Amino acid sequence: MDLAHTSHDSRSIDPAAKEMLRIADREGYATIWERYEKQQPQCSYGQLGTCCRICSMGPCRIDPFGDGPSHGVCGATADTIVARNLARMAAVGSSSHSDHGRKVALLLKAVANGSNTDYRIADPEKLVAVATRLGIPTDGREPAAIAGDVATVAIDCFGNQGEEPIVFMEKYMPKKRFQRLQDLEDTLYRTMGAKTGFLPRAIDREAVDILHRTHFGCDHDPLSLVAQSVRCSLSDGWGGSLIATELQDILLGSPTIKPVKANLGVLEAESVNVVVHGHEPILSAKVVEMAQSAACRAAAEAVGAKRVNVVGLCCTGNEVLLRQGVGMAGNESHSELAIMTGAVDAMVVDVQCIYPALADLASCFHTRFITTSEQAKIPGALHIQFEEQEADAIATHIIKTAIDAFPNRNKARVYIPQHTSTAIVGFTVEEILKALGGTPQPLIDLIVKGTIKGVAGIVGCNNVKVQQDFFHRTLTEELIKRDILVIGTGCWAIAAAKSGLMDLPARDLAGPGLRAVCGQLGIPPVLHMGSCVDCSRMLNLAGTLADHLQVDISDLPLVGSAPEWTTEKAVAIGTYFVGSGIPVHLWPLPPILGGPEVTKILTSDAKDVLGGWFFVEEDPVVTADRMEQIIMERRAALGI
Ligand code: SF4
Ligand code: MSK
Repeated sequence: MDLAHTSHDSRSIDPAAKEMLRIADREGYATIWERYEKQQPQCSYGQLGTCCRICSMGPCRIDPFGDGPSHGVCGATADTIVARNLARMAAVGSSSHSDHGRKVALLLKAVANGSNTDYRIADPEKLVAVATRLGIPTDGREPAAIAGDVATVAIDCFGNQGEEPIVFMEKYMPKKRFQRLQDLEDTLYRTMGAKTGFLPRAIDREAVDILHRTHFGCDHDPLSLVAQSVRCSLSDGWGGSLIATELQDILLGSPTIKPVKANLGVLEAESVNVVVHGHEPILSAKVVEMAQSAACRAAAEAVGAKRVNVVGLCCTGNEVLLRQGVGMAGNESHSELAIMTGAVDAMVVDVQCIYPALADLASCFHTRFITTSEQAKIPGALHIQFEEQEADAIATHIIKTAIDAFPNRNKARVYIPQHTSTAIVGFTVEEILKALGGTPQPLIDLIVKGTIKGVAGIVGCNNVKVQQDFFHRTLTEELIKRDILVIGTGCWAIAAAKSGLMDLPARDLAGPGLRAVCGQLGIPPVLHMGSCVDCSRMLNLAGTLADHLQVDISDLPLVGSAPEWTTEKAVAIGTYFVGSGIPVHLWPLPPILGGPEVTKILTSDAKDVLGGWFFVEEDPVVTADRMEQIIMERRAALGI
């Protein structure tokens, strides 16, 4: 694959992006693509994972080809260095998702005890479902009392100091998977002679454990470091992310199946455009809600605008897309392009996946670039601190800031590429089961018959090393062609939505079995399950199928991919999929290849131990071949 992008067409397959990149070239706006070229050649040690700067005797680097030192100053090997770096990536990724979940749990507690009145229990049915799953009594109890107990259990998952596994995982993970992970603890104790667990004890503890064990002079054993990376990542998937998803549904409403529009064409030339970007819908859902208030509507009209048009980017965009039907401006690599339209009056960001370059770019336009979190401050931005207990007032203030910017818009510089696709979104586990008549049995029957061969979950970002959306789109098309149902989240989901793969006519691209199922159920062959934290919905679906069949997740014809991954959160997601028994494809290369033992553990040994493992592949068609092969092998093992 050509990494040195020389034209807009080699940078993205998205027609709207191509148009905007021509404008960028003409006007001289810097983009991720241009900065990437200036970074060439990138450091090979970093790409292989063999550089260490954990202590001040370093930085040390190991040349895996034997030219140069084979050990760091302290004696650390390439495998130790690679495993430590990987563990730290998993800890950061897990912490990002889980800290998001913590905020939602604390908000639910505040709503339950009445100290926050700007939010409410929007989905009492989901509240009862979550409480029942956790073993919390619900009969004859007020929603606030139930919510208080749910919040307490969730908060305890973060800070529990005992050795027992976190409650959310115990109650949500399918029984056979839970048992397997428990048994592994004994097996590893016997083989390694050291205590190594896979079941997380507390969400915060597992990340702190990694920070401790990767401190100078602690854990140097690649297997032990990888095992803790799996445990920490599982605390994200079956802990922090799961808590975020479940409790957001309670507080903001569970998503329902609905059509939406996706791509930069959702911006409106005559309206005040507010782009919400980041991950936490506690803010973005409020911005959407307050934009519809009479006061904001009147203020917009007073400056000559048609209305306030809130649109989304990245995962907070996915959250408001699923719940409130908000238009989706694009995925990660679209964030700069949105500002370049000249039609964005405010870009409001919370946390994660926000380029600091956006502040400089916004300053070339009238666009107010607004940061809202003390955890994501960006020089050059206007900071309006978001506080949950004053959510209505702060969201209104943010919208008024956008409205005030609207008259400064230079209409001559506005260019909105007229591209949008329709996407049917909102396929939560609950909505999928509802479509199937309330039970997973029809889906299982279709898989047993081979009408659908299996299910592929695709996640992750855009990455400048891959032509934007190319891998997402090609891999997805290849899989549905082979009668493999594709589900997914994050920036992949946005790529699929923009590509039209989530619209009903996309069923014509599917194989005969999947096409027929889509026709019968009135669904697309590619299902949007939400934001990055909503990868927990995919785990939950896998767990539902496994428990229904009384098998382990690793027995099911399921496979995962993160084909344009960028962030440490993607490392955590991939690792908790593997820890849950699902094989995961990755591209671009993860920074582990400089450690042969770590590479072997993750790509081979994990298969026997966990039932899930990683593989890397650059070509989307070959990737689809391998994913199909894994699915067929699992089908054969099940005797179907
Ligand atoms: Fe070098 Fe060891 Fe220090 Fe890492 S911990 S920088 S390998 S001396
Ligand atoms: S937003 S983690 S770039 S998917 Fe969740 Fe997209 Fe990846 Fe961020």
